[in-house]
Amino acid sequence: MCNVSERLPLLDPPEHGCPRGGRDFPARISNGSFGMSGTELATIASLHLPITIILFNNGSFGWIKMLQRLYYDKRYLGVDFSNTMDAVAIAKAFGIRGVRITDPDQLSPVISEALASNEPIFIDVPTKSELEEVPPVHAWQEALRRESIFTNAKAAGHRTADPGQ
Ligand SMILES: Cc1ncc(C[n+]2csc(CCOP(=O)(O)OP(=O)(O)O)c2C)c(N)n1
Repeated sequence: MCNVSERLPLLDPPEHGCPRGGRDFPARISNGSFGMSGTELATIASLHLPITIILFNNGSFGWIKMLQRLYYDKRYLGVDFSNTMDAVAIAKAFGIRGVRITDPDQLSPVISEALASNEPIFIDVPTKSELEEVPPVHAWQEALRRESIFTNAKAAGHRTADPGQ
């Protein structure tokens, strides 16, 4: 775990004797993080570090979007990215092999092959957004629970104040 922008820059300083993130296990980044520090691929390419990078690409600032959904009445602002970005092409432009996963069954063999190889590999994995898959954040789950109580009460014709407010 680290700050959004730091996932690539903090990867695998071998001299520190840290677990070799990206070599012994894949390094995971998200598209917002990639947008902030994706140019660090240049370092990985120039040092030819054998790092496996998995981009979980939900096309949004998912965390922020969920906050806007729960606490700003679904008024989304500045959280959705264009779906036209080709992250694999970006990796290739830096000289790094890129693979896009189009079928979940591809994921395991592609990761195994990448970890066994001696070169950097960038794997783009399109995913659903948090709005469909809610992470186990207690406050979010509580807010969603309150929201459904409110919706159900309204549907049943009860007059009730929005408990989320
Ligand atoms: C440097 C920095 N800028 C802004 C933020 C605020 N922030 C927290 S989560 C988030 C969205 C992250 O989006 P993404 O990396 O795509 O991950 P997702 O939430 O979609 O899994 C942002 C902008 C931050 N944590 N750090």
